[in-house]
Amino acid sequence: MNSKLSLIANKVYADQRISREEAVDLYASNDLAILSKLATYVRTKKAKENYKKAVWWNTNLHLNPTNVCIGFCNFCAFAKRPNEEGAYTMTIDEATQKAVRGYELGATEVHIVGGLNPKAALPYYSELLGSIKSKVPGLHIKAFTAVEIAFFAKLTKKTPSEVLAVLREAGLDSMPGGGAEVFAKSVRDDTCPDKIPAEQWLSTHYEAHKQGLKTNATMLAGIGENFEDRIDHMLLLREQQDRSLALDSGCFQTFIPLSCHYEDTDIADQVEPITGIEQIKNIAISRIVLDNFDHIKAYWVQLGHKMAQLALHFGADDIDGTVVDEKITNAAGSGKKATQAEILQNLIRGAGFIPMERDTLYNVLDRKNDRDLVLSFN
Ligand code: V47
Repeated sequence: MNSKLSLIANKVYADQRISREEAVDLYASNDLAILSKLATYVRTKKAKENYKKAVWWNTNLHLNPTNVCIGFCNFCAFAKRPNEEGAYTMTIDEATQKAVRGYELGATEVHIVGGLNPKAALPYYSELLGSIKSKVPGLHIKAFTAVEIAFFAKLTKKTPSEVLAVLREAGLDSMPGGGAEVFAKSVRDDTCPDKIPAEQWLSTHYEAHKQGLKTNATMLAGIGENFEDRIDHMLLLREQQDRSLALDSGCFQTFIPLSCHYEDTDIADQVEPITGIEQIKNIAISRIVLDNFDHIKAYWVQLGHKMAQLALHFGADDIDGTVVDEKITNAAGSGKKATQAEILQNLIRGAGFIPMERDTLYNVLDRKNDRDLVLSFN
């Protein structure tokens, strides 16, 4: 191990935070063995007693009620212009039926996000959430990126906080981590100029946390960012999480390092595709830097089953879920439809860990007796 790495290792083992420069040094190193050791140290330290070897998964479906989007992101293959071929907006009944069907098949969570569509904004989603909750009150609704919340706020002339309050009243239970992409202004300007800037993304999550919601955070790697941009992204999240944890209400639960897929995107010819080594580094380095996040997710939809398995030895303790009906990464060529619960569990066991089914808030689910029996954990 070189001397820089051994200084970093000493800090991690002494439970000290590493600096920006040290985190960048971790990216520059190809010593994957030390990354695995350090990330696994942090992962194990953060896991609750009796759950040190647990890997979390859930039974979930994705629901994208509309792909119509007035924003432009050069990495997105999912969005369509209002009159473009393939543009769709589900009726409330159609979207509700998909959620109900998912619940009947065992889902405990529906992950709802969509394009920025003026015709499917706050009134539409308030009705949809109410409709889903009236039919399947037990289905957890994890919905809306901060970008969508800001869009609804602009259209209705409400504050993001007021929009969140309306949606919570309608049935919103938590928020996913999308829309973060890479916080650096230069990267946002090049790739997703219509998206809210970093400060607004972070402040919207802070508002959600103030209202008691748990949320996630993502970073989309492979869109032309450099190592410093990735570390700065993580450091902004770490600072925000410090502020949010001080509230003692809501906070970030999970960080999800995403990897760009390029098929049918405008970015395809402009960047070097992200490599497997970088995917593993994103998992490990985020686990080390984000010492105030409880969970790191290896999103199998983007990593593939085998890389997700490997990521469990680099600090990830969550593999997402069955993910029925994923459309965003599939539009960009992932070719990864749903994975059966049994296969997910075998992947986790095959990597040497213990599969633990969770609900969205990381309560342990035991299906032996009852589909929804929650063993107290949180
Ligand atoms: O924000 C868009 C990304 C995100 C592409 O919170 C792409 O539990 C790859 O946020 N290639 C949405 N990625 C997905 C997301 C998510 C997924 C799973 C779990 C959770 C969670 C959140 O997908 C977008 C964007 O960053 N994305 N286009 C693409 N071509």
